[in-house]
Amino acid sequence: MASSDVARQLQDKNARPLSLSGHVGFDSLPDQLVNKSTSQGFCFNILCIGETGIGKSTLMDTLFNTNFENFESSHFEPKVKLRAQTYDLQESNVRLKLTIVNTVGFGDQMNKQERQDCSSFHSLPHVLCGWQSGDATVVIYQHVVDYIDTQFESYLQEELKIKRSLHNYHDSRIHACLYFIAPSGHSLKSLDLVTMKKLDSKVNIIPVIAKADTISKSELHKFKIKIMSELVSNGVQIYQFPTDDETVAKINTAMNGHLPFAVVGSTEEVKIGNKMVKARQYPWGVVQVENENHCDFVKLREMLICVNMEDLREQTHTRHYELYRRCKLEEMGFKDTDPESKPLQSRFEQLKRLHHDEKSKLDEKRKMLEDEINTFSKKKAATELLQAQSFNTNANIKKDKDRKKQTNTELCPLRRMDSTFPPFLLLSPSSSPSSSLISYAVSI
Ligand SMILES: Nc1nc2c(ncn2[C@@H]2O[C@H](COP(=O)(O)OP(=O)(O)OP(=O)(O)O)[C@@H](O)[C@H]2O)c(=O)[nH]1
Ligand SMILES: [Mg+2]
Repeated sequence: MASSDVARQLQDKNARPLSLSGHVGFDSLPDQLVNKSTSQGFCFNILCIGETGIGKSTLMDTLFNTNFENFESSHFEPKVKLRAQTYDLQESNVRLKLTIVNTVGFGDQMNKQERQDCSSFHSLPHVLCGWQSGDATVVIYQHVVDYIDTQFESYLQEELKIKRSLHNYHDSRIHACLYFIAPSGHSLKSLDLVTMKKLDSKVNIIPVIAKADTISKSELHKFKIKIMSELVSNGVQIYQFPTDDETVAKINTAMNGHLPFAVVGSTEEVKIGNKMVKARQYPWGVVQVENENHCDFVKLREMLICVNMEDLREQTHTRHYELYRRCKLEEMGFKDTDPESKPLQSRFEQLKRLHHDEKSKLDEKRKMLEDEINTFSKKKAATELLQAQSFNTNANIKKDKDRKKQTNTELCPLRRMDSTFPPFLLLSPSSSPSSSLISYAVSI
């Protein structure tokens, strides 16, 4: 709780200040808090945005003094991917779950025509228009925006659960976004401006000029001024080191004036005097990473890790996540403008009623369908019965006919000879067969 809040509480008319006559022990609360946090461990998530090969992995290795797994990206990725890797680190007795998210293939998908179209714009609204009307693959920043939103969504889903376990939930929300600017010495690219603009309400952006050893000191100075003026004129809000806490106000104010930090990364060690230091060695000399006259690496490490890590975590939760949560809940129909109206309860009741009505309608439809099916089955059975009956009748008629035919044949076997015998031989039942045969022979 901030000291101003404590003062307000004390001024409250219900709170009566009393002085203690002896030691009680609640002065150990801060220690209890520290012990609890230490035993739980911390998590910190960094997003590195920058084009392929700009020095993202080298800077991360240099910052945390270790060798993370690094995968070299190709310049021919069909779309931007985000690759997250989590590591468990420990320093003294403090455990840190660090997640580094890298953009793979960032800025490699643009075709030249679109790049020219974008660079011809001079103000961000125009740049945004140009980009939004382009091919969907050009909207490179969207993958990054989606990634950040997905992490917020996962946290929100956990928060909305009835049985939630936020204490051991792996929080993957991005706490700091290191935006790597190419050391062109010229100006920001449209892609940089558009991406930072799209992200500034979602994440704490810390811009850095990468590979600052490849640009001269005077050019670097002018480049920094140019970048800051472009960010301001386009309304891009980068993270400001907080100045409200008086213990860090002075250093943070000074460091805000050094943004964007010009950094050099290297894990190579070079002997300077009788000390081994991290540096980059060139034929004409050595660039020392931790020498403040050579680059701003130490400033970045101080600000990001030693002084403001907790503020970055807090800002992520209280500002960026809060905004996401508010928009999401409003989208779902929740409102809390009128404290009397119990909005959640009434919304729940309304949804319950809707669900009930919908269910009744569906039940009615189901019943109608069942009735139709029953009627159809009955009709079908009746038709089948009729068909069976008529088939039997026909069969009986045929049988009768056959039977009659057979009877006739049995009674008059010579009838079969009708066609072979001449007509005059047709005999009456009274004629004798022998006399007929005789008559036949005579006629031949
Ligand atoms: N001059 C100079 N070169 C650097 C610096 N940092 C890194 N490099 C070199 O740049 C090359 C690429 O560095 P990486 O750190 O792999 O770059 P990356 O952005 O992680 O690359 P991908 O992950 O493949 O996109 C390597 O040869 C590094 O040695 C720097 O500060 N200055
Ligand atoms: Mg890399």
